[in-house]
Order: sequence, then structure tokens, then C-alpha cells
Amino acid sequence: MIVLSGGTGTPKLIQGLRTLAPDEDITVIVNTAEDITISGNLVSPDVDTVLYLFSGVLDTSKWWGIKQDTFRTNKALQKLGHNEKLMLGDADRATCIFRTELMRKGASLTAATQRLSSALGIKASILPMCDEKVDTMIKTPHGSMHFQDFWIEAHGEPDVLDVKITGIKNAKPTKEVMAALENEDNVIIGPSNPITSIGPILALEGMRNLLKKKKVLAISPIIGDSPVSGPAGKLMKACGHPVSSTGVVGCYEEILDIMVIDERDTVDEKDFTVKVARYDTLMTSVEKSKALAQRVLLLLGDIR
Ligand code: GDP
Ligand code: FO1
Repeated sequence: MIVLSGGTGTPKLIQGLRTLAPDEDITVIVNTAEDITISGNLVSPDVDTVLYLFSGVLDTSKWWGIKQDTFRTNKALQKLGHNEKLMLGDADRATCIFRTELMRKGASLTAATQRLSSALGIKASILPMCDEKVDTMIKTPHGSMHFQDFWIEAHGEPDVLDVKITGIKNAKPTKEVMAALENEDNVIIGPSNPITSIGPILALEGMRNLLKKKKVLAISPIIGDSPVSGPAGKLMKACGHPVSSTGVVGCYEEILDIMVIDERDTVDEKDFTVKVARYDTLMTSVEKSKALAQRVLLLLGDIR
């Protein structure tokens, strides 16, 4: 199965999918537009979250970083007067150092991710969406800032006027992403931020046209008029989409076949242009992730 993923909501769903299918059968196409260089090393937050999930070391209290990681290097740098934008743990930093070293020697992000995957004993296929550098930039009244500056340094507080993904016009889905999509009829879009996590994947050349030919199921990250977590609401509004499950359908216009919305969602099903299914989508435990994943596979006809 193929899953398009950001770094929080979809990994929760993948946690459930893993209990129903072998890791070998799971391909995750991951957003890279939030990647950022920290103290000389490339951090790929969404890719790393997926890597750590599959290798069983993810800190699932935060949905980023490695559980029980230490922060000695980050603190030592602070003492020297160098405050890092992201609190990078020591073991997490090792991943980023190795990635950067491989890339410095000429490896693509995809190849470096494959190397990390096999070093971590991962059987799933974790595919960065592209190998070119792309950056999500948030336009605010104080100027344009990188997503990580907006989200961490500015605590997501500034008003948002627009969202732009720089470099996306020159970015292409990798040949590994294309090959994976060619071999699958069904695609799952997890409950991820439609603007900053799924938006960049869909903005890659040819991606929307390719997905139009697939059976695509999405899970809404919005319940009623607010996201379960994070800045999706503010960013959707800035991009002209209503903050609702129907607004999410708008973001996936022409490619979506089935939308899974939460059973508590007050939205009127008559307002949808695609097939709608209701379920408890709040994945607050592995059991709940599994139940939702089971429902998703049933809807896609992947299990009976
Ligand atoms: P990011 O890369 O950290 O922004 O993570 P994602 O884009 O993958 O996920 C963030 C989105 O997931 C947010 O918009 C949340 O509303 C949504 N989300 C997080 N947890 C859940 C959940 O348990 N259920 C649903 N339906 N949405 C969730
Ligand atoms: N998020 C935070 O809110 N604070 C942090 O200090 C932080 C550090 C960090 C380090 C590595 C990493 O892979 C992710 C990290 N995140 C942190 C999460 C990240 O900024 C975003 O939540 C993701 O980019 C959204 O997908």
C-alpha cells in the first residue's frame, strides 16, 4: 500500500497499518518541504519521524525525535552561544550527520534515506517525495519566514497571508516514487496538514495527474472547524480554503475518491463531492490507530 505522509497525523495511522500488513508491503511517500539545515546537518523532520516509527524508536509523546534521547550537544552549543532553531537530540543528530555526510559525498536524499533505513533494519519503503531542495515559506505581515521559524521560533503566532513552496517548480517526484505509484491502484492520504505536508507532494510535476488515475482515500485532519493539532487551520484559511473537512476535499480536488471524516464532525455530508465515511479518527492509542487503519483498508477493498 502507498501512504502520503507528513510528520504527525499520518505516522499515527501508519502505526495502525503496521499491525495489519507486513512492513515490506508499506510504501510511504514523505514530505520534505519542512527540511532544514541545523548546525551544518540536514534535518528531514517528516522522513525522520517515519524512519523512527518503523525502527521502533520514535518518541510518540511528541511525534518527533527519538525516545529517551539526550540533548548534550544541543546544550553544549547553547553554552558556547549557539542556539539551535530545533532542539536536536544526540541520537537524532547522528541520523542527520550521517545523512549529510552521505549527501556531501554525492548521494541523493532518497539514497541516503535508503541507507539509513537499512541501517535501522527497516523493511518498509520510505521515499522522500523528491531529491531537490524545496522550502515551505510562510508569508506574514512581518515578512516571509521558513516554516520551522514560523512554527518553532514564532510559535505559529504571526498572522499568515500566504504559503509558498520555493523550488517546487524545479522539483520532480523521484523515479522510486514514480515506480511505487505505477505498481499500486490505491493511495492513502493520511490525516496530515493539507497545505504544508500533502500540498508539497501534490505540487510536484505530474503528481496530481497521476493520482487522478488512482483510487485515493484521505482522512480529514480537521474535525468541525479546527484541526486536531498544529497550524493547519490558519494555513488553510490563508490559502483560501474553509477550515473544515469539505475544505480539505477542496485541497484534494479532482484526485480524491473517498473522504473519511470523524464521527463527531458536524459537517453536512450533502456538502461533499466525494464518497464520505464516518469513523472515530482520533488516534489516541495504538488500538484506535489500528481500528481506523482497518476501516481504511476495508473502504479501499484491501481487506475483507
Ligand atoms: P506535521 O508534519 O507535524 O505537520 O504533521 P502532519 O501534517 O502529518 O499532521 C498534522 C495534522 O494531523 C494536523 O493538521 C492534525 O490536525 C492532524 N492530526 C494529528 N493527529 C490526528 C488524529 O489523531 N486524527 C486526525 N483526524 N487528525 C490528526
Ligand atoms: N518541534 C518543536 O516544536 N520544537 C523542537 O525543538 C523540535 C525539534 C525537532 C528536531 C528534529 C525533528 O526532526 C523535529 C523537531 N521538531 C521540533 C518537530 C518539527 O519542527 C515539526 O513539528 C515538523 O517539521 C512538522 O512536521
